[in-house]
Amino acid sequence: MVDFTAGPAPGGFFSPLRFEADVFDCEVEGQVPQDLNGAFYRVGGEWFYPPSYPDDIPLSTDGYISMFRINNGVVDFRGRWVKTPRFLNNLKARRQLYGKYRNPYTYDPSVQNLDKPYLGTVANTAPLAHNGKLFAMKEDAHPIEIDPMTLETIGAWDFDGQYTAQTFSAHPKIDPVSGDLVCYGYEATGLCTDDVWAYIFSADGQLKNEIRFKVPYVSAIHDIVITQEHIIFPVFGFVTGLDKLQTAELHWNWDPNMPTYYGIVSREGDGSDARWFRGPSSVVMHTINGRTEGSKVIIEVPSSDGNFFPFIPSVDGSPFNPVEARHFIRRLTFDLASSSETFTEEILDPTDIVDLAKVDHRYLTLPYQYVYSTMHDPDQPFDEERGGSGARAVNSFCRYDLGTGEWRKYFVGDTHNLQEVSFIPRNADAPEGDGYLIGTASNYAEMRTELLILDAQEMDELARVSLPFRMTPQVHGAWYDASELPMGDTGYPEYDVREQS
Ligand code: V55
Ligand code: FE
Repeated sequence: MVDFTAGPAPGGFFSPLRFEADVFDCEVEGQVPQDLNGAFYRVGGEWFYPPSYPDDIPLSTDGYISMFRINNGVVDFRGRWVKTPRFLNNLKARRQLYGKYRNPYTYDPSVQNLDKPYLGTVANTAPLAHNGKLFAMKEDAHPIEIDPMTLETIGAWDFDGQYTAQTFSAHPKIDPVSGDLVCYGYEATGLCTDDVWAYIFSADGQLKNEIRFKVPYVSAIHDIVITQEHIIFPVFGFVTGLDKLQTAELHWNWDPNMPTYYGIVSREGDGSDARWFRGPSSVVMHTINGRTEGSKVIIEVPSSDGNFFPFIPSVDGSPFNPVEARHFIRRLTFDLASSSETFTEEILDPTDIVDLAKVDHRYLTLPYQYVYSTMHDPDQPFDEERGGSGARAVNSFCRYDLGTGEWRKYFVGDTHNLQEVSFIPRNADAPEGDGYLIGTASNYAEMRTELLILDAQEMDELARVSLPFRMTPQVHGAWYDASELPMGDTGYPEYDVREQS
């Protein structure tokens, strides 16, 4: 028997769906651009079975991958659970066998595997296409390969044995110049270990370099920055330890007294050149872009001064602080020629955004002009009755011009809440910023999920695709062109049905 009433699964828009879905030929308002041929893949999660601990957190939910397959101006939708060992073990047992967020000490003894914590992964964070393969990722395990068309799970991928860390972050980077994949795992040799192992693979999947180093303290290295020469690893006050896990706590606590460190390694080195720079407490969950210019490494990040996950408790019991949780676009400059461990940090604009900021991917590691994000625009109305996600609803997509400081915004509606935006270049040769923005919205008034496609320069809506239901929340999404993955057609197969004679 399945009973969600004990929590923490929220009711309303995000109450668990529990089904897999196919919607052939979706409802569309407006015109889907005819030149789009690809798929918008989304990875997120929800609990298929209620969690064993009612205070478990959304980062523990079972992974779900979905796609909006777009071609010839029409859209087909498909959604599937990511069939991790954990998901399948639960189905077999018809109950929740696992426990708290990334804490195997809280799992049922039959599935505990303390020395293989990655077997408890949920693959609920982000999609990635590399070398013709699609993956769903979670930072505590290897990526899970997914069939790009059927979305059925193929299984864990270790790059033909070339990837030996136990973990793989959900934010690897693809260098648009070389096509190389820069990826890494933290806690690389087991639960709470201080090892970070990074790998560089060529576009066709051959290992080019391996980098190993240790962190000043074990923290969530959720995302990195790459430049043409360096990789930058943020370490900040999400703290862990086996003692915490053994007393059935979550994998992370927020410690406002820990400094932020940035580790910088050469992409060509072995990790022994790691330089650590140190600054005040902050949370650097996601990054935007960066460059190496002479001896300087310059990065932009959407960081906050304090914890922005209200569900991650602080070590000292201090309450969640929404002011410190605001994200600003900041530029950090590190000077490798200086022996100092300090760096400079500048807030580029006082407007706060959601920390999910993107660039035109072709400009990763290179000088660039535009940052795309989602935000709460306080100048827009909010429907208290039907809005559903609080007065700070994420109501706008935005584009920030790093050169001029100009903002452009698109307001989605007073009953909606937006998820992460992605940029799609109009074609391979289009100038930076010429293309489309794509992302989903939760329509609280009609309880359905919508996909929005905008012109990325005018920031006006070209098409709105409506699902006839509310879809599992997304963590990250990515657009892949049909040339990058064998995605075929999601049209229904031929059916062989007996007719009346
Ligand atoms: C994040 C998300 C995760 C996770 C750790 O967005 C960090 C940040 C959805 O899972 O496990
Ligand atoms: Fe992320």
